[in-house]
Amino acid sequence: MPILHWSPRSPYVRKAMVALHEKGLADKVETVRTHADPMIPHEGLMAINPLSKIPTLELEDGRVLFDSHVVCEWADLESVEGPTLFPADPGARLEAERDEALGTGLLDVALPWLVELKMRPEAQRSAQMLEVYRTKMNRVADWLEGHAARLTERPFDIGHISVGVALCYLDFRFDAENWRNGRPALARWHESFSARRSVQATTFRDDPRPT
Ligand SMILES: N[C@@H](CCC(=O)N[C@@H](CS)C(=O)NCC(=O)O)C(=O)O
Repeated sequence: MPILHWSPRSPYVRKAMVALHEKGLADKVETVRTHADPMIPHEGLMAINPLSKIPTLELEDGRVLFDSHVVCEWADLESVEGPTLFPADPGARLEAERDEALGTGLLDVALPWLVELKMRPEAQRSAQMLEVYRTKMNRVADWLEGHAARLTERPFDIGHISVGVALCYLDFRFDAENWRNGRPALARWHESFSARRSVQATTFRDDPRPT
């Protein structure tokens, strides 16, 4: 069975897991809890992924796939079940991948924001960077509010997974930022996203860190 290096708190892993559920592959991949800490490179993980990041997928034929985009593309190629995550039509594919980039881009803002807030000693925190992260988060959410109609009307694809999971991550770690405030169309779309079985089966959870 393929092995997915996994964590219940990683949004990039959740994106991959939602894709695996959508494609009917969740029980055909073994998940292994791997602690990928940005402050401590993981020697074992780096032996197969020099970036020391999850999700990383080890296939039975010895190939190793990363990052979340590639794992999701593998899921789409591996199974005809469920929605086509990467549309064959070039225009539809560009739109799906653009939204995928926006979702992971939002995560690329949220994660260093969390590191700055929770892992850096207070005296070393940069008020300027904290403001930059908040500004970008709000600008992405505003952009998405303007595009909520497109998300609602077009067939489900990798863009929906990426954006939907990123907003779930804001709920998990940045609840106080209240991204729904003033963004009713995006909030409505996200409610329907959150009702999907794949999303409900993959909720975030804080588990103990290794000592
Ligand atoms: N672009 C990557 C990002 C993956 C990523 O940053 N994962 C985090 C976990 S949420 C990680 O492994 N961090 C460890 C590190 O940065 O060293 C993807 O889409 O998979």
